[in-house]
Amino acid sequence: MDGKDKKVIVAGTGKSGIAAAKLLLQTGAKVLLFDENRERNIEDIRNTFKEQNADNLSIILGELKEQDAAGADFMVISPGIPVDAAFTELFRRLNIPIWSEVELAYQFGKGRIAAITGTNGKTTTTTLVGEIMKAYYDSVFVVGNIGTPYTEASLLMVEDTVTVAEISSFQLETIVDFKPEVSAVLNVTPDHLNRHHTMEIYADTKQKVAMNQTKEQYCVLNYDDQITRAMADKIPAKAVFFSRLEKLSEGVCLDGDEIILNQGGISSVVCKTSELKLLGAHNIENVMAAVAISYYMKVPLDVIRSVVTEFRAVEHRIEYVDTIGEVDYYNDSKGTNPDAAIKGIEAMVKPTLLIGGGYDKGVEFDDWIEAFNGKVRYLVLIGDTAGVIAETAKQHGFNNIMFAGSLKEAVEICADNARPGDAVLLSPACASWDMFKSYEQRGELFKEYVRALKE
Ligand code: UMA
Repeated sequence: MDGKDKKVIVAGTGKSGIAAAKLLLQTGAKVLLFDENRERNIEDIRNTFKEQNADNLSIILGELKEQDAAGADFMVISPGIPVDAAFTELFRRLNIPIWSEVELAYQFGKGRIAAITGTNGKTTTTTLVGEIMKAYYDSVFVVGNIGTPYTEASLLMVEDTVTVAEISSFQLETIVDFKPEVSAVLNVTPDHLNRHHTMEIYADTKQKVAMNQTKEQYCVLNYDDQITRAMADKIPAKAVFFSRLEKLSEGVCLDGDEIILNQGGISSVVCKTSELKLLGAHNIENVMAAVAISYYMKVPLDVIRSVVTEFRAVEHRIEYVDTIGEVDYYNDSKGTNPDAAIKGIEAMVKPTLLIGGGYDKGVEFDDWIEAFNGKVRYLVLIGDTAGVIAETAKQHGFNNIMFAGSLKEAVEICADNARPGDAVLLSPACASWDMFKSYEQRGELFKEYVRALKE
């Protein structure tokens, strides 16, 4: 694709919007960057474009008028903007296509792609697949929802490049031609229902990762998850299953404590689960998915084996922070929905003081509270969902609840109430956006407040 003579509207001035606009300017397009937030500073935004041809850039904050959008070739939407946001109506009326930032990256990118989606485990699996690819291929980019916008890498790619992309449902809503060589849907459990409205729409959006694949290409699916298992019959690609619970004749599964790859009648041992440095059953699933994805991206099994057995946990995912006064502190800020946070609780082996609550995505907390399973001594609540969670906890007979006005206060309450031999876990079961910029910021601050307890 050529950007020359194209007029493009880019909506959102976060990481994705800025990266998309830079890519477009570098290819000669005229870009109108738009953000609904009037509080953004135009000069600050402009200053991030120093190396690009800023003559072709205009910026509008607040409201986009019909004459601004008219004549645009397409609009690139940031993932945080719902595709039914009021201003997008203008584009539908003017018949201007709306592209995901991922679609733009794909149109300008080169090489082969492994794309990973799912409710939980995306970041760990994407990071692990990225490490496996880097051990075998020369030009590898790890991009997407993981934090580096896909469009940042597009123009650096060559024919032999392998891109490993973590793709969220938000990014999949508006793909058009995006076609990975290997795709994966790790699992689908309730999340982002305020945005996607129903589980059915949410699952269908996840399934879009495979919609453009051919029957010669592969989609890795979780056999143990009813929703992803059913996708096998609905996608054009060949389904490859992984399962922690069932022995499969094709795909990746467990035999005792061995992870096995069965392919075309040949059974190969990948490694023992005891050789993994990652904790928890959910991580065995992530490793199995990564094995399948990497194998079908044509990486030899011995390379896969050596990387998976060396790989450690990613930041903010059940990350050990410190032990202070014989109390272990864990940062699971990436537990941004009940299902992810259940994995956090399940990984705890000591009595736990749990910090939860945050931005309200309209999900229910019953299963999370049920998963406390006698392990949680106190639940310390912060954020918008504090009240709803407290109500749900009480309905399930859990009454050891305290409220904190800030994350710092929550950490201090835990430190005051913990006994030697306890654990303190930040695993909020909610997104961070009510009090923080991101789950990363929430996790960083948690670690800072924990370390301050030592002073
Ligand atoms: N904005 C509007 N109108 C709206 C909403 C937002 O104009 O209705 C504007 C805001 O004023 C802001 C900009 O859009 O200036 C923000 O765009 P964004 O929310 O898409 O944020 P980015 O910085 O571009 O980050 C996005 C992803 N964010 C979201 O999906 C919410 C990041 O995923 C991703 O790492 C990044 O692109 C690079 O690809 C974060 C995330 O929380 C980690 N993802 C969700 C998750 O993992 O659960 C899906």
